[in-house]
This record gives sequence, structure tokens and C-alpha cells, in this order.
Amino acid sequence: ISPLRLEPQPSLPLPIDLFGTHAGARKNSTGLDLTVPAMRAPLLAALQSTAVPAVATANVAEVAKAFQASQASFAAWSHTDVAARATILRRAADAMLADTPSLCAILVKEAFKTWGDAVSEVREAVDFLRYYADEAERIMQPIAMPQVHGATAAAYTYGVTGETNTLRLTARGVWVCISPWNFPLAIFAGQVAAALATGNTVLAKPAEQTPGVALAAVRLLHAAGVPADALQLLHGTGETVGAALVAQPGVAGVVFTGSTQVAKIIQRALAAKDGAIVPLIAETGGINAMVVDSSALPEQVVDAVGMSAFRSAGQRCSALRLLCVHASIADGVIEMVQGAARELVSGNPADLSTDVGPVIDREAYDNIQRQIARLTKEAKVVVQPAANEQSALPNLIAPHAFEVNSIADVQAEIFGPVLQIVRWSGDPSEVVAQINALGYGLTFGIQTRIDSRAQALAHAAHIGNVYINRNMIGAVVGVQPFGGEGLSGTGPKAGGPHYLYRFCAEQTITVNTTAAGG
Ligand code: TXE
Repeated sequence: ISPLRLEPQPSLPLPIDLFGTHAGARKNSTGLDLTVPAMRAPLLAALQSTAVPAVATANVAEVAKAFQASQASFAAWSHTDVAARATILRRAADAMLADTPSLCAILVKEAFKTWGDAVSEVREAVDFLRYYADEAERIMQPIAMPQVHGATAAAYTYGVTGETNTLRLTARGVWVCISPWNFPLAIFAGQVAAALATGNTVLAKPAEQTPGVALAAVRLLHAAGVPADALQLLHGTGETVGAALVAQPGVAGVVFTGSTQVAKIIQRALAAKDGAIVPLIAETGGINAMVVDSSALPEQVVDAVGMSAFRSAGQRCSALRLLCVHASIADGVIEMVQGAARELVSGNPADLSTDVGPVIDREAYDNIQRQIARLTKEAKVVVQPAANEQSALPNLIAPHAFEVNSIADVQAEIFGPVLQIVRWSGDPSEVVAQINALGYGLTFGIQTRIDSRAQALAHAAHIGNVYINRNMIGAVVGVQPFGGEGLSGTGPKAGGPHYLYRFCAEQTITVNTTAAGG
């Protein structure tokens, strides 16, 4: 069975004019200097030579067949030694790294990533593969449990003699991996690698906007040695293929990144199924705030805002949405935000000097424009692009900022380069309480020169990732485990030491060593 029938994909309307426009290009957000010819040349060559792979959508019958094939491949893959699975994933990581230019070219053409964002995304995907390979090897060794817990037998009531206890982790079965378009390679690769490293088999459905880069990644994983049936790719919309995957009887788990609304749809669908209680790992959006007190350094704040609110066209789940600035420095900070926003170049992502590319599609564009129109009426306009900046490319939205009256006015996540700013005075812990009340809990920034306050506010926030005196972009694999609370997701954090446990079943084996045969 091959869910990957190839059909032409309409090519994307990107006016590519690379060679005339990159004179004077600047270091981009990753710190990668694309003005260095040796770094730039392979990327630009790949842009010319790499086409976005074409894909075909699956139907519901194909989903069911793919599921059966996945179940059939589970025994062999889950019994493959963890070290062998890890070796395969590391081989795929090496291949992915070697393929950086062509993967970047697909990300630029298909997801409208800037070059800097594309390069850092490939690196993140590579890191996910390597990290989960290492982690699986670390955690999947059986643990011989002690006969008595604690330093002294006297500390606990019970100990055991005459038996051994072993704790082991095992794969659960077929995992459904559903990924979004905003990190169509890194999130996709992370989900898939976590499930495969732990011995599960995978049915993956990438976002319908970005199927090509997922297909390119799957080809590398298959070539590295992942059996075809252990990793299958199903393309189509969420409502059809996504829902059909979740509905398969016998799904062992679902890992999802996307909107809160769809996470809840999946949770309800899983709960309604007969049979086992199926785990869901969901990573969703957030109304991410930054609290700036009167001691903060305005330059640092504004750097953080430029990076967090507007880069990647605001299409990161971690992006800053709400800047809460102390009234005593608000005028100065707002003026600097206006200046910083003017500095950002919005335009063709294939152009090396572009900071902000188009948003993913017309639907996203229309949604963001609706929110901009509402805020233009209800709030004070702080940053608005010139008309010619807006019309340079289809679906381009240059940075916007609005001043709103209160935190409670901010009800929806706007998944685009739109910042809301609110002034506060009084007790900063009250501000954190209001941010907590929004119900999301993904990222949170604190800007202050008072260390004790920074720690107190961080501890008061019901938020998964807190960034003190820096920007709020960051999910460094193995260093900054990433994931939220409340409406922002279930955890465990991706790229962290607890993530793989959720993909595994735990088993203790107790052997009576005094019995015959023991
Ligand atoms: O996400 P969706 P979209 C948030 C952000 C954004 C919003 C919408 O708030 O504005 O989501 O983006 C699949 N059963 N984030 O529309 O719809 C779908 O096909 C099973 C946050 O892209 O949630 C895609 O593969 N699957 C974020 C995936 O779910 C379904 C990243 C995500 O789609 C389905 C992107 C269904 N019923 C968006 N419906 C982050 N945390 O990074 C859809 N899907």
C-alpha cells in the first residue's frame, strides 16, 4: 500500500528575484550571515534547482489501509533494538543536514520562510532527530528496582526479599502525528522521531498547506532505514484525513500541534471511542505576554519585541502578542517600537534582506486583516505600514501595533505580526494574575533589572516557558524544553527529558526468586 501517490501541486506564486536584490543584505534573525558567499551560494542554487515535491491526498479507505499496514509493521519495529532505531534516526539527521539547501528552498517556496528561519528550522529538525535518538537509548534500558526504597530499610514500611523487580518502557503501538504549517519540518520531524525512537509506528498527517517538506523529510527517513510501513504519510485536510486517522480503532496515541480548538476536537473524538483511554499530546497557541517594569532597559525591550512579535510574520506559537509596559516608561518604549518596526523589511522571503514574509495563505491573511480592522476601530494605532509596503506581495502583512486599554480586552490569539500594548501601574503581580486569567500558558517575558521580582513573577505565572530579559523566541532542543499549560496544551514539553515517556507504556516485571524455576 502506498499512500504517497504523486500528483502535481499547483506551483506557488512567488516572484523570485534573488540576484538583483541582496546587495547590502544584513544578518538575519538567526545570526546566520547570508552575505557570506559560501553560505549563500548553495542556498540560492537550491532555490533554482529544487521543486516543491508534489503530493496526492488520501481518502478514508486509504487511511484505514495505512492503519492496518502500520499495525502489521509494529511488531518488527518495536522489537528492533533501541540502539538500531537510534542509529537509523541519526543517519536520517545527517542526511537532513546534508540536504539543508534543498530543504530550505522548499520551506521558502512552500511556507514562505525567510532564509534565516528556514536554516534554523532545518537545524531544529536535525536536533530533534538526534536528541530523541539519544533520549530513547537513555530511557529505554530496563531499570532493576531496589529491594527497599530509600537509604535505610527503617525509613519505609515495606521492602521485598526473595524477588526481583524490573521496570521497563515499551512502545505503545500506532501513533497519529498531526502537525501544523508554521514549523512544517521541525515540528513534523520532532513528533515523528519521538514516536519512532520509542518503537512506535507512525501515521503522519502534515498540514495541508505544507505537504511537500514533510514528504522530503519522510523520503530521507525511509532512505535511512525506517521501514516504509512503520512511517506513512497521509495528506489531506484535517476534517477528512486528520479526523479519519484519529477515528481508527486501536490508535495508541495522538500527538498534535495546532490550534486549541482542533486539539479539543481531537480530545473529544478520542474520548468518544470504545476501548482504551488514548493519550493525547497537544501543543497549541497562546496569548503570550511580556511584562516590562519601570527598571527595564528600553533598548533590550525593543529588541525583544522586534524579534518576538514580528519575525516569522508573527506565525510562531511562542510569539509575543501583548506587551504590558509600566506607564512611567511607556511613551519611550512605544516610540522605540515604532522605530524598530519601521526598520523591518517586509517582502519576498526569497530575498535575503527580508525580515517579514507573507503569511501562509489567504484564509490566514483575511483572519488577521479582520482583527486589524477591529483593532483599528477599538484601539489606538501605534504601528501601521505604508500602503505600498502592504501591497508588494500577495498575503503580505507588515508589522502592526495597537494600544489597548486593558489585558482583559485581549481575547483572541492573532496569528500574525500584530502586537497589542497595554500600560500598567501598581503591583506587577496583579498584571501576572490578569495574564494568567487569559487561560493560555505558553510563553511569558519579563523585563526588569530587579532579580527577585523577575523570579517572583516567573513563579506566579501559570506559563510553560518564561524568558527573563530576552526575547521570547526559543525552544532549543535539549536545552529549552518547550510547551504550555491550560489552553496552550497538555505537555510534556517537546525537546525535553520527559517527552518520550508519554510515547511509552511502562511495565514492571516481578519475579519470585524463591519459587521453583525462579
Ligand atoms: O491550525 P489547525 P491552523 C494555531 C494558531 C492559528 C490556528 C489555526 O492559533 O491561528 O492554530 O491554524 C489538522 N482532526 N496554531 O488552521 O486547524 C490540520 O490539517 C484532525 C498554533 O493551521 O489546528 C493540521 O494538520 N486534525 C500552532 C493541524 O491539524 C485536524 C501552529 C493544525 O491545524 C482537524 C499552527 C481535525 N478535525 C497553528 N482539523 C503552534 N502551536 O505552533 C485540523 N486538523
